[in-house]
Amino acid sequence: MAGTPFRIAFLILFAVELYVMKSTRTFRPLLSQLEDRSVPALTATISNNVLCVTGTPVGSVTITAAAAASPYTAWTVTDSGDGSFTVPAGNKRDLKVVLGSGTDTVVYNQAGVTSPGSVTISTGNGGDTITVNGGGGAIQGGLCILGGNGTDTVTIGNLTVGKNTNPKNLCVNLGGSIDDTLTLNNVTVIGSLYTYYVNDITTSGGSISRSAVFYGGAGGNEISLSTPVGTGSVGDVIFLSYPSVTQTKNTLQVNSPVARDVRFTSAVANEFGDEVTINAAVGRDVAISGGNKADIVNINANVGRNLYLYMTKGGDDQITVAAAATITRTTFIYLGTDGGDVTFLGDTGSGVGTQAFYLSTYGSTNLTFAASTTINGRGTARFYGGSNNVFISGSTRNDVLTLFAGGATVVNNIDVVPGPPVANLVLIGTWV
Ligand SMILES: [Ca+2]
Ligand SMILES: [Ca+2]
Repeated sequence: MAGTPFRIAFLILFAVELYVMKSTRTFRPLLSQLEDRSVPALTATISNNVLCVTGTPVGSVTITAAAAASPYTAWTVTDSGDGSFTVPAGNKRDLKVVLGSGTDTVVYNQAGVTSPGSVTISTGNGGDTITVNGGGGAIQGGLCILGGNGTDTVTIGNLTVGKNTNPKNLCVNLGGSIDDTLTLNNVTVIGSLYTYYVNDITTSGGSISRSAVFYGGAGGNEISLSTPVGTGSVGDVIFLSYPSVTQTKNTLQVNSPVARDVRFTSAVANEFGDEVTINAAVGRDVAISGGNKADIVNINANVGRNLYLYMTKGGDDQITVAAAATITRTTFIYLGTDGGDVTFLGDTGSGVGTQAFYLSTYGSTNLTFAASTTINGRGTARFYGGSNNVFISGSTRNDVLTLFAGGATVVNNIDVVPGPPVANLVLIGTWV
């Protein structure tokens, strides 16, 4: 945040004074707390069948579920540093753990048990480590994990969240710090996955029956998704960048099928470009809204309807559609004044007379079609500025391909190998 030297000096003075005042005021209560060691660091209460564990643990916290008459679960909770901590007897439907700003370690063992209720683990500020071992069990009422400031590490394995007759969500919000991490191994979510401010996310195995929604953190985000998302025609992968500046790259890699859409929206301003890679089939659309730096998009698998790439905010963007990819309907690519490289090696279009490929660019752009390229319908590329190069080597086009060179100062080069298939190639403007 900007500020004058005078304002900064004043703020520092104010902060020091506040600290001295605070230290003086809290000195006595702190002493009396230290003298009284009989008060347990953690407390557990049951209210409305919700087991609440709160406080500041002395050591690490271990929670283990055991079967009980539905809709209850018998949870035991221990604090490794405080043998006197106990959980009262009583019916427990839901579990809530709320810890403070210390560096907390929580191990939650579902131990193969099915819990009809919900589990919430909130570890507050501090660099916290939370491990959830499902053991093949289920938390049917939903699982929510909350971390605050500090670098938090969350690992969840071999667990089912929700149930078929009542889908519930897995929510993870890890607050501040640029390196919060979430790892999901064989986690089945019958419902949706929501993450907030989790910077690094890796999933493998399991499934998500509805959507996976990622709200990015300010420190940039690296997401690798190797878990199928959606059922039938329902279920999207949605990434929304941190709304203002992101300080490192946003990376989304989709390695497992997605039932409906993949939608990626970059930040208002980035320090680095984004990178989106689609390695598995997407049922309907892929829509990517790039940032102001050079973004990289790699489409390596089939897209069931349209590919929309809105990359108009700047940066020398690098877009590749691999030979193995089919865009069933239309490929739309919009580049800004920094242009980019578009290498389209796959198939696009649904037949003669349809718009199969559309490119619009305002900066120097290289467009490449190779022998594997099929434009099944009309193709249009409009170059409004910069120096442009078009390379065509034996690509297939059912309809006409129109290359439009606009602007007064542009230099446009076209290179067609082998031999110009001019029958369905229309050049508008000046090409050399
Ligand atoms: Ca904490
Ligand atoms: Ca955090």
